[in-house]
Amino acid sequence: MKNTFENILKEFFANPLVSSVSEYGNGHINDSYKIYFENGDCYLMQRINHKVFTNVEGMMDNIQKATAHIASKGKPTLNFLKTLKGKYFTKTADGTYWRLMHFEKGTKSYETTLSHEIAEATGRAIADFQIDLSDLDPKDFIEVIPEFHNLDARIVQLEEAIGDNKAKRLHTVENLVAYSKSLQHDFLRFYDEDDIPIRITHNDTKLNNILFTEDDSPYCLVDLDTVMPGYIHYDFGDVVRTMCNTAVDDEKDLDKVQFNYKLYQSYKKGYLSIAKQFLTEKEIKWLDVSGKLMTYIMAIRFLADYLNGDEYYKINYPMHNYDRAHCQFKLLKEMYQYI
Ligand code: GN1
Ligand code: MG
Repeated sequence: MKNTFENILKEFFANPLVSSVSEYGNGHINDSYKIYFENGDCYLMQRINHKVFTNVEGMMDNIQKATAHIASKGKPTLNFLKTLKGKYFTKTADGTYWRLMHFEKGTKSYETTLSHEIAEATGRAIADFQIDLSDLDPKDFIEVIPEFHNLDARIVQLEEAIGDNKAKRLHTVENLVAYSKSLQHDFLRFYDEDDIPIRITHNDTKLNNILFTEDDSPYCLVDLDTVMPGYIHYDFGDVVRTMCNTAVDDEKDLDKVQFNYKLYQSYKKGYLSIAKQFLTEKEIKWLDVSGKLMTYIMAIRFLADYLNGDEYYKINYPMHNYDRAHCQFKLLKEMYQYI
């Protein structure tokens, strides 16, 4: 394994001296590795899933625009290395894509939290990220994954998965399919609204994509693959989906999946303390719905992938997407009692 990594690193350094490589994180799409050099330097190397990110160059270009802009404001952000040929990624002979960034030492992230301080700080971190990019033109960013959070498109994807029933699993999830159909109109109303501004958003703000310093101040947002034009609700809502769930996203014991409304209030308070300077009234009006919207979108995406035979998300065991879908639908049910 060390050899393969050394060969890729030779695209970035004349003489890379690697001391250790270990798998890192639990992303559902890319593969990440933490690499130590003999001199103590530490990097994060990632194999980009190019079936999901079909335009790697365009994605890295978006990321570069965003990170350069944040850095120009004196704020911390991800720092990618260029190859010796001057690109932010490299493609190997076997057709895989790789990139390299500095590892943010002295930082940490959370899978779940019960802390109101962390919740408020997370709200401020999301608002800061959006404000920091608010003076860029969304037209200069490509849509990395077209219709990524477009509910209509996600519903069509689920309907196709149901129609195809490729993995012959439909009979195991009839209840989830019925529940998802009963709710879709609640959320489609959001897309019927006019005048909700398109901004530059992160689009994957699960709690563990927010780095904190050792003393729990927000440091920066990571996993910038899906930075592109979007609604602020996608970012606001994906935090709600992940942080205000009392369990992890593949929890099998659904009784453990509850919505932490008090934590939600702290998060919203932190977010609005900064975001109220730039949000429109209409954006604020839809904030409370956005947690449910993002949970609904993820629920039907996991369900569609389960029906398709696990083509998209990495799974650790055969029923993983089944558990993930159940978990999101349970969370959604809980959310309905509060927001
Ligand atoms: C995927 O790989 P990861 O975990 O950062 C997905 C997100 C989902 C998330 C669910 C490009 O992100 O949309 O919210 O899984 N990213 C893509 O945990 O599909
Ligand atoms: Mg991601």
